[in-house]
Amino acid sequence: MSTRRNFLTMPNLPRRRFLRGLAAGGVLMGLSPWLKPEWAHAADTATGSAPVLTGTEFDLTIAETPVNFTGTPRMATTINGSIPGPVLRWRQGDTVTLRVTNRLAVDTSIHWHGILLPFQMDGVPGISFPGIRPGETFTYRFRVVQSGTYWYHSHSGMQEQTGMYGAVIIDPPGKDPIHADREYVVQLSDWTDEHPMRVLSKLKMQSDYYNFNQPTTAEFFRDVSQDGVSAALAKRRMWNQMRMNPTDLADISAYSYTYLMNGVTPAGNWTGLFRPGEKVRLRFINSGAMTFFDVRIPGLKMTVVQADGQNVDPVTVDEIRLGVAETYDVIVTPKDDAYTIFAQSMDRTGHALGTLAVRAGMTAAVPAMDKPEPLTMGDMMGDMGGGTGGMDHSAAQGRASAAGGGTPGAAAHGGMAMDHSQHAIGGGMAMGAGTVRVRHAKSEYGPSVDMRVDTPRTNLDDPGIGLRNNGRRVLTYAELHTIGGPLDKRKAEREIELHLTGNMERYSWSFDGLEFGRSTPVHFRHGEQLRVILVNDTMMTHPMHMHGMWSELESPDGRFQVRKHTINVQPAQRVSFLVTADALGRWAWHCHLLLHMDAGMFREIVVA
Ligand SMILES: [Cu+2]
Repeated sequence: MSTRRNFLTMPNLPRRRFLRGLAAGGVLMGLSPWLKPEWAHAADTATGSAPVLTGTEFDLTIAETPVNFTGTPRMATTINGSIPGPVLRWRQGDTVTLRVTNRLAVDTSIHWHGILLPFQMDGVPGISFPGIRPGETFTYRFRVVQSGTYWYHSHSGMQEQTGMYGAVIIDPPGKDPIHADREYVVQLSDWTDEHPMRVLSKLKMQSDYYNFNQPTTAEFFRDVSQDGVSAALAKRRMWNQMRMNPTDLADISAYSYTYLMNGVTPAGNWTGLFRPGEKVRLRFINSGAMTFFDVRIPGLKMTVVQADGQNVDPVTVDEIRLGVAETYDVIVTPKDDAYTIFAQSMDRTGHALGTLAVRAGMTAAVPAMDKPEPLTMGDMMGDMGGGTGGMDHSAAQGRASAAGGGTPGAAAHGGMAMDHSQHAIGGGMAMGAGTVRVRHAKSEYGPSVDMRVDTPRTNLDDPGIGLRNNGRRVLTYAELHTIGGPLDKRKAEREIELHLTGNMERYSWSFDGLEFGRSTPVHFRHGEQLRVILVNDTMMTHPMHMHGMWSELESPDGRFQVRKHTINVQPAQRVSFLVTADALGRWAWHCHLLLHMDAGMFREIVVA
């Protein structure tokens, strides 16, 4: 597939090192003071147990402090000297004041992710406010109108990637309807010793730089034995013609990343204690810059009770995929002495892990990582007549267009069923029963777009690549129902359709083929009820985050499903959600993969 890979000299790093990290985590130990480099005289960064700050007044200081996750000392961007930053515990109804002081040499900012507030408090430089200059203190003040598990992070440069994130827990007024005997924040993230800008420039030069899951000759011969020579050749030719790579599951892998749980490497083994029989609430937060985590606790069922801070009808599962920026609260009832919390990266190159145990120092068996699963034609083409899952490699002819490549029809050898009505759409939406046709904006026909999907799939019951048919009960969006239904019972007055687009060769990302710098703001009329339709014309899953307002996801037949701040849109998928445009001002709307946002998948919304 990607022949460019062969021209590179593969760095020969000891794999165990980058998979496990240092046991000591972020603490620089054993260095005599005079052996420490100049920058390391500052206090070391604390990891593993972020301090919990409560009340209504908070002082947060942003600074560079030293860490060592891999054996190589590095500087991190921290909040009050810890990774993650302090857990901020608020109460719904309170007005909170947060004084954020910048001790960096560059501008900084804090964005309160998923929190409804006046736009001037939202913390996005260039949109909400100018940013916080070096030496300056910015005071955020707003009334807390919601409850649940959220998080906060820098919206400046690459600071989020270098450690600047923390959890927000908001207690409801009165008694929390979710009962638990104890609770832990489990904040997942990805750390790289490389400078994030260097990572980005490598991806610009070669978008699969960190992808070591390339299809092998052995896989080709396996295809031959399963499907015959001509089909195997056709499959390979098809991917080549589309200039795509079926293993493009993550832009950055464990080759560069060390995955952290509460700021602790796998070797450091973050541990949460319990007494057998207790109900333990785990507040999972994906604060990774670029990593989707698939989380499970072998031996324990997880009952999902909250998604993105909003209570949902409980659903009991074995495994949850957390898109970047999503949060899920689960209840577990551990009985044995120890359990592993296992969070493997979607591309299966590494994992974060920790332990639930009755005593500190215990461990439980760590499962083997799953094999990476290649993307299917369904992931590329969308709806292929089969309805769900896109596991069908056939029937692709004429149903997707790949700019610059031939039609993928060489692989077609199966049914072309166009008419399937299991996802009949009602309610006057611009969709007939059966296949959803899309309209590509004119701006999608340009060098910023290397792929367009004509018949996206709309089903929400697909757990996504790597989680299909793995024998475990995996949560899907189809199972999430926010308690109490939608906030606004009105029907949508207007529809806005935007496509998630990209060009992998250039590592550019955009809405409708327009990177942020070439785009103009999207206008919402104040008070209107909107239907937003996103169609993913790329081969990657994008966790889409609209600031300031809720995104109320709809089922394929247009019924309210779940209220979220971040919605994963899978490859070749079409999702729709309702937005009540009740928040005046200027808001950011972007993919939460940090480098996708930086490379252009970002729009401004103006509510006026
Ligand atoms: Cu993205």
